[in-house]
Amino acid sequence: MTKRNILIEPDPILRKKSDPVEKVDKELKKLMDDMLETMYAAPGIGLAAVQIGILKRLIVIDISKEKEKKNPLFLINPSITFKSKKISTYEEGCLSLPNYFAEIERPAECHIDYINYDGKKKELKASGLLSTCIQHEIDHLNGILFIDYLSKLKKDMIIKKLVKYKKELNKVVL
Ligand code: K1U
Ligand code: ZN
Repeated sequence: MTKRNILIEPDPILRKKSDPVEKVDKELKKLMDDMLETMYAAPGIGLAAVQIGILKRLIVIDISKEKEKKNPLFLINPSITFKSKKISTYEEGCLSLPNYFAEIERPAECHIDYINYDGKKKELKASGLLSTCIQHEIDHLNGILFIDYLSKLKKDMIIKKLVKYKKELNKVVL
């Protein structure tokens, strides 16, 4: 498994819509394994392929706690089939927006259809953090970041600070 670089906003790739996966083969499984390693190393509880620069509708999630057994979920071509009217609020983070967190409102429950690691069609009913995380990651597949739900003032301020942060990172690397 290989740890990949995570793209940081502002980056035009993060704003693109990802394409459906055509087939689940060895190459795709290697990509999913790399995504999982990248997510665990970050550390994070979710990662969409676009965050490592790959425009495929592919997500990995693991919301298990530090001391619990790992419980990775691989979602290929996920599609939301139900969103509850009930709303929940969660303080979200994003590996492409390092050090920023914001309270975001989303439907409390969602149901999805997806294809799993073995290429099988599946359904999932999610609530709580899993539901929030799935919706956050599916937003990534559509080029949406949680800052898009904030006021223009807050969003612009965060992007301005991230531009500065990325300049500093480049200085360190060079
Ligand atoms: O998509 C991403 O950038 C990953 C993001 C997922 C997410 C977090 C919270 C709400 C919705 C979606 C993260 O994993 S941010 C890091 C994080 O939440 C975390 C990191 C270590 C331990 C526990 C949580
Ligand atoms: Zn994110």
